[in-house]
Amino acid sequence: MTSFRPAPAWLADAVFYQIYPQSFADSDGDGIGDFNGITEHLDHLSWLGVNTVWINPCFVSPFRDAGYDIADYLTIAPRYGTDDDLAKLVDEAGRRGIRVLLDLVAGHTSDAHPWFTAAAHDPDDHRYIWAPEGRPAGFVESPGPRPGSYLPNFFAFQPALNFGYARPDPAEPWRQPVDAEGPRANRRALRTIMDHWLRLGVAGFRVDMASSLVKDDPEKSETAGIWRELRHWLDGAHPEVVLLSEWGDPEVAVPAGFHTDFFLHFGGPSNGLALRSLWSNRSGTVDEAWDPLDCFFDAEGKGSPLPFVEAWQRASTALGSSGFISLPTANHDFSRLNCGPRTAEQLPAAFVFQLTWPTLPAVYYGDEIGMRYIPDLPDREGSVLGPRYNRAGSRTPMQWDDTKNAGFSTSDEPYLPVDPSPDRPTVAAQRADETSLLHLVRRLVALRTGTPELGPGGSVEVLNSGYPFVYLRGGRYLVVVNPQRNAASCPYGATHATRPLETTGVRIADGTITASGFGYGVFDLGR
Ligand code: TEU
Repeated sequence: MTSFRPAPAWLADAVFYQIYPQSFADSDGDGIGDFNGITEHLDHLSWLGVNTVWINPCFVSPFRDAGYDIADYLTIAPRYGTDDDLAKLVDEAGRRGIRVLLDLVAGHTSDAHPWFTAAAHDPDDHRYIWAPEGRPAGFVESPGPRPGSYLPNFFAFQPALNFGYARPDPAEPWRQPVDAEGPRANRRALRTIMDHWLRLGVAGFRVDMASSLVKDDPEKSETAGIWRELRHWLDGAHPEVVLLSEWGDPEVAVPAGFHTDFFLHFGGPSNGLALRSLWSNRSGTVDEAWDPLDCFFDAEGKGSPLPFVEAWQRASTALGSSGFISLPTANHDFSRLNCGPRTAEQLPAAFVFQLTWPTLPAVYYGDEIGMRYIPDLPDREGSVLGPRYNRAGSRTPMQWDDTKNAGFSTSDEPYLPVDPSPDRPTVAAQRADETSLLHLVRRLVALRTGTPELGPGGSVEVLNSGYPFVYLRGGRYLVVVNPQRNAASCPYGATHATRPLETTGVRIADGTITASGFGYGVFDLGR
């Protein structure tokens, strides 16, 4: 396999921060967040210490899937501002040492994209996957004069771009080879789109459904071939930028050319259990079919960190130093940290874990103040996928302060309702309180970025894989996490002096580590 240029040096120290632009900060009072709103809050992100922001799709779209249905890849959606506003955001962020990644929706467009309109009129157009007649399983009837049906990628209004099939079949003419004309045009288009935004100064892309490109590709080898080609091009043309995949299987995504992959909530050999065994589910309800394992971040202490540790170990060993695993607190598709059976009291331990584990951490906006997942919201821009899968609850407006709409917007109709509870957390209140979650996250981010042993390259040795979860980073930093309500203890043989760097409720004495309920600690054992 041809090798890639090593990841740019800045990536190993990245602490990602995800901004769902609809909900972050509305500068013009229309109820929807925008670029200038983000720019106005860059000082806050800089204070927090995060250094790489990724923004969900912000391009022209009918917004039936929150912008993941793109109608023009090269034009900013007017609701967010202009090219100049984005350039200003990137520039102002850069001055503060913050890089900006955009979202590349590579596998599908909106059915309102002119490419699709053209395809729906022309039987010789192969940008999309069309069956000339009838409706094979999973296909959607043609909306235009062109007969037959097309293959969607997610919602029916998101037709899959044609990158070909790993196993072409002339008897089923829509199963084209990956080097047919349509797939070649789409590969060129990806390069054009990336190049366009990279010229504006963005530092790379989070790539949506990165594994979805080539169809019927069980080993993902053909899909990987496309990304490898793009990575080689980037290595030469834009060596300082990174690709962060929504693939959910770093062992496959990194050799395919991604610098890092979200160790996410789906995909991979365990159907996402690896991470969900720690803290995530889809809707804030415990769905036995989806989450058959008890979560380690369960206040009643029924779970175990082992499924995560083992899956992480496998992926990490496979990767070596070829790329990174990225661990998000949550995202716009899944429940927030503060959700359902979990309680706010567990959040400090959760952040201690995330920010000291050997990964590239990604903080989902608002998780750093413990914003709640709000159940049962009505659909907004395709957020409700089923009775037990409502993404709106994780997409509510950022809570800045105690003014109208928590400081998100002056509009009477914010994008989604603001958390209605009277004691909702806000940035202003937590900045004023040094004992707050926000201050803890800030100190942990600083500790993390200032301590190479805590980064993705430092070693990890698990000393106790239960409650409390105990591990040693770089042979020097001892981490203790007890996300359950009850106290827990475990034997601890070493006799080093331990200097606490960050701790609540952890005692190390007489050969035992004792952690109070929801206790946590990071200790320096010295050299
Ligand atoms: O999501 C892809 C995706 O498949 C999951 O996040 C999905 O929600 C999960 O697997 C549950 O089955 C991406 C975006 O993150 C999402 O917001 C978009 O709706 C989707 O792609 C389509 O672009």
